[in-house]
Amino acid sequence: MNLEQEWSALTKKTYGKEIADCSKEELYYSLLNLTKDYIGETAPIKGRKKVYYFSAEFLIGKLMSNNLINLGLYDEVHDLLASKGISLAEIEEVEPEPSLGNGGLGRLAACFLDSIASLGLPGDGIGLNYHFGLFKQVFTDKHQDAQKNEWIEAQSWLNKTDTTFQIEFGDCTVTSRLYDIDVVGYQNGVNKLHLFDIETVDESMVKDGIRFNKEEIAKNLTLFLYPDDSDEAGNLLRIYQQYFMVSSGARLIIAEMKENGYDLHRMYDYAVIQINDTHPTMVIPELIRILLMEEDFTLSEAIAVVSRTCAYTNHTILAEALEKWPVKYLQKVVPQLVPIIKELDRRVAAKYNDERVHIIDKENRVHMAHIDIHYGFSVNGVAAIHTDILKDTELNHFYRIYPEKFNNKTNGITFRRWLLSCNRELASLITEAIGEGYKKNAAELEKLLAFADDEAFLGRLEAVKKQKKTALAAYIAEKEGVDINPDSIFDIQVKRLHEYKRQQMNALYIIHKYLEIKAGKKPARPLTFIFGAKAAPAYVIAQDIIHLLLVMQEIVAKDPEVSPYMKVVMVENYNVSYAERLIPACDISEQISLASKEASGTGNMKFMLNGAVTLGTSDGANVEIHELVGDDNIYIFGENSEQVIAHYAKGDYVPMDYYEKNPDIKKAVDFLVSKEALDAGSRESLERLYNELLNKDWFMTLLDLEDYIKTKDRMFADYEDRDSWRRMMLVNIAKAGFFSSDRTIAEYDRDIWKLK
Ligand code: 26Q
Repeated sequence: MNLEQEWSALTKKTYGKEIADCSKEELYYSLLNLTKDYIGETAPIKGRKKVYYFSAEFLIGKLMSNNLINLGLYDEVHDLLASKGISLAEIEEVEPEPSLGNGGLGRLAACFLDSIASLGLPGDGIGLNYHFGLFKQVFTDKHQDAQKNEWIEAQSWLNKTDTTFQIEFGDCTVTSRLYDIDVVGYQNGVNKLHLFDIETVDESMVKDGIRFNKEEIAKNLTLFLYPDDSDEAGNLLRIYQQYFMVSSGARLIIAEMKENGYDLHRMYDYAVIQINDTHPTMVIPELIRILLMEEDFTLSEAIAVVSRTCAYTNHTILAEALEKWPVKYLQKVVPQLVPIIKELDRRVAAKYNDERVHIIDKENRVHMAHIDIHYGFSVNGVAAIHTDILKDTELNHFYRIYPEKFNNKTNGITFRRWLLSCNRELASLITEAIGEGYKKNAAELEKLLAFADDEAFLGRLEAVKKQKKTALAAYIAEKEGVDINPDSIFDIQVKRLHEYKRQQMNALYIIHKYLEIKAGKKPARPLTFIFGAKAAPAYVIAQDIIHLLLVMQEIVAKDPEVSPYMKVVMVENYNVSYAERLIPACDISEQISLASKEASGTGNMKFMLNGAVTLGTSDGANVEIHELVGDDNIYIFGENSEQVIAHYAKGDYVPMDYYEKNPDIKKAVDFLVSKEALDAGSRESLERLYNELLNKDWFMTLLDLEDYIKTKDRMFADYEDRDSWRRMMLVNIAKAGFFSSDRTIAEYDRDIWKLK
């Protein structure tokens, strides 16, 4: 039977209907089951050694398109439906998006799983099956509201397995049940994403919004994903979650080793555990404990074997984001690990008389990253500048002890999702120009440089961008009720809301532009500023920044003098699916973090690949984008990481100086507490933000604002030279090959995992 016959047999059997007569839901669920059948017929990836990617987050997004592309079925399904007048895109709307991640770190894990399978490497993800994932964002009265985000349905990509484990905590025992999601490689075999859940979870515990009783672990353990580290309350629950994940994962690995008849004393020959930031760090003491208590290892043997099996990736240098758990908390949740952790600390302290590298500090807090660095064999950062900062400053004491453990792995993104799936128009234009080779070997995108002076090709590139902008405008009109002009410049900043990412600096630019237009200085072409960002519910200043953006959206929209020339739109509930619509439509990619603070960024790579030009600081992977495209194809501004680090060291940054020195900056900041702003927004929020900027401004917004305004204005002017702009778009796409996660994963394998 061919695909059409199989599908129609399925719809007839399930719904008693032909394909053409099915509802969107019926088509989606039958296609889901059909696709799962195809996956079932695809060979699992096998090999002597396997990587287990441990992560508290896997921000996988919707899976239908990606799976169809990787199975080589997308065109067939698309054309079959089109021949019946049905749109595949509309059917995919039925799929709920699992939000099992906060942002970059979780999305990276998802891109990595795709690349591991696509390179044919044996590798599984280990994580948690959060029932509501990250909260759903709703705007009420220009403020963010957090609501629960359901995604698990009776029929879904999740497969319930028979694997269960008993997981013991200090005060209770729960049953862990394994659910699997198949990870299909591009023209390759299948790996698994293993998500653990408790049997006894009780969704009805969730009251209004996302409030629930944090005490009853056996009912609430896997209800929610923590909305980043700004949520002080509920830290205990976070530890329960982490231990549940790593203990289940450790038991799964040991079970697989035994099934294969492998010698646990040589575990490192068959398994490598990649620890995605410190959230899964307890896997180290937990594995040591299991080998010691249940497998007849001596303590030193267990430590040696585990240390050769585990590798750690650092994703942040923000001190406040480094996990430090009070021993008292661990004593309550996982008392069985405390003696192990104390012994690990004792061994370190016996060797190094330097408290900065000890595991337990004077205040009796356990520094999770220190466990990883001492008792793992590899420590990597996620972009060149980030790894250098780790070596030179943040982790310098460790680098001096273990220089050989430190290595860089610049992040990447899967081109299957971030080009082939989200921008089919661009992908087919590229294929027409340079063939299919780039789909397997992203470096081949460089062949596009041959078209840098080809007017016809550049015209078509511009036409694709226009098409994606028009499609986004229609979507935003429908979802947000805001009309934007596809002929305007689309300037987009989408990422988690955090002060270091400096959405507030972009907001101050918008205020500046608004005031200029009011004063009669009109831009050459209308400007559209688009934002998308969720803020951790407990992160007050981040909430204030969202409020400011929504206030500006309203003020601009209501002002007939200004609204023909500019628009501001903050989209609600920014997520992976929204990103897939926004990124292909972008002209200017905002990557404006304070230099030294953004470990890498991966949105910057997605925008570049889709022909946007970066406006950014010398931070994270922007530095490598800059090196690749050259000065002429990127707009870099602001102080560099050395200058910023020196300001922190000397404590010499005074925001008030910048406010007083530059009248434009003063006017923009004062606007926050002007009558106009206070009429539209909340005094409490806007005053708090105003005071924060003038008296603290920890992430140095005002430091770079002047250069930001100048550079952005220059960029808008340059946009009018359409020939040179189209050329910049082309160079950015052509040079994006380096940022394929296939390259990143090949490097992880070559330097760390050694699976082949
Ligand atoms: C910690 C403790 C308690 C609760 C939550 C957390 C927590 C949760 C999520 C801490 C950090 C995160 C997420 C971090 C993250 O997304 N980092 C980003 O990782 C990307 C992939 O490497 C980089 O590109 C980004 O630069 C980095 O910010």
